[in-house]
Amino acid sequence: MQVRRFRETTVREALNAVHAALGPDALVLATEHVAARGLRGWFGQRDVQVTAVVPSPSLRPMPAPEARRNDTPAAPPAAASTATSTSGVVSRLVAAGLPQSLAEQAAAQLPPGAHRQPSMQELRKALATQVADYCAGDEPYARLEVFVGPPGVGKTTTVAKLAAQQRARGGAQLGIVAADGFRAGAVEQLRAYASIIGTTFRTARSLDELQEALGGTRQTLLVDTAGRSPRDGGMRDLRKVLQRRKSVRTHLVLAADTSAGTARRIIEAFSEVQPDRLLITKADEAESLMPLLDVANRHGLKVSYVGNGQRVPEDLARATPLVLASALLNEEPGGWESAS
Ligand SMILES: Nc1nc2c(ncn2[C@@H]2O[C@H](COP(=O)(O)OP(=O)(O)OP(=O)(O)O)[C@@H](O)[C@H]2O)c(=O)[nH]1
Ligand SMILES: [Mg+2]
Repeated sequence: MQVRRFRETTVREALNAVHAALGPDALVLATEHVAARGLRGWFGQRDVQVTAVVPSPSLRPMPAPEARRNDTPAAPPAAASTATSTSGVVSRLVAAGLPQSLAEQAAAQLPPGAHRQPSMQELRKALATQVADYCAGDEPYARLEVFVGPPGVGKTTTVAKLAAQQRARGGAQLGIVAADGFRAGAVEQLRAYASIIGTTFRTARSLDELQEALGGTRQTLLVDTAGRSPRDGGMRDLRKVLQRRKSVRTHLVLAADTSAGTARRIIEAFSEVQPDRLLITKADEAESLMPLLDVANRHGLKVSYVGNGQRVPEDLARATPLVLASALLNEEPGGWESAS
């Protein structure tokens, strides 16, 4: 699946650009007027922006309600008329990777005048009302924010993003602890970030060192851990240290393209440290967040943040309903809210 935006001066030109780039199967997700780029925009001129998607074969839209077989039970009249007027939007949302039921529920939230041609903002808002249950939303930091997960998912990058965003906001500095101290390269990378951000940095190579690094300060600490197998004993040690502490929040970090089966296995494998949240990285590289969200929901894990690129600090946002809706609609990161 590929979601792209096209800006031209007229609808016809924009649609021509969509079909030239994405081919005849492209489905228009939204059409809206936006300020033109550059000088034309300064003089109040507007362009047409079309957001379009090419459905992958497995995500072909279901037939619209009016085209279904006659034996489908009849819906009550009011619901039926809403379903009919939003059927095009539902098909397009399904083509963008949403399950049919979620697409229908989101479309039902569109304001009456926007049933057929909602703007991207209207779509995002409507979908946000349906994904609130997946989100941890805006919550104060625990004293220890701990990041665990398999190798290479983006734990260290996320810690750097969070500390740097907090610095940019001018809030109380978040200290960094690398409970990852046996790998010199990884520690040096994080030490360099801490030094640029101007925050405290401690490393811990053993249980005792970790106990010491977490004590003696009231500062909120971001604890980065090594990407290891949860079976190698490291997680049990970490649990031992954390269970003696108050105010701990553990984020299991997973890349957005992790399959449902793999995510289930990883969540079970990390159950020793009792993760409180799922933190999704690499949303920019995934076709859909839906499989991972579903599994997290079944395990009672709300999503804390979504990472959508390699840039520190900008490519990370708190998982609010609007951010999750943007990610599910495959919007470019520019359309997302900031993590603050
Ligand atoms: N595209 C993309 N890349 C990311 C994102 N977050 C992290 N990365 C990249 O993923 C790679 C691994 O990131 P790390 O932060 O070192 O991952 P880690 O989980 O700390 O890895 P280990 O400590 O080895 O387990 C780096 O190249 C990051 O730049 C993201 O949201 N999107
Ligand atoms: Mg790391």
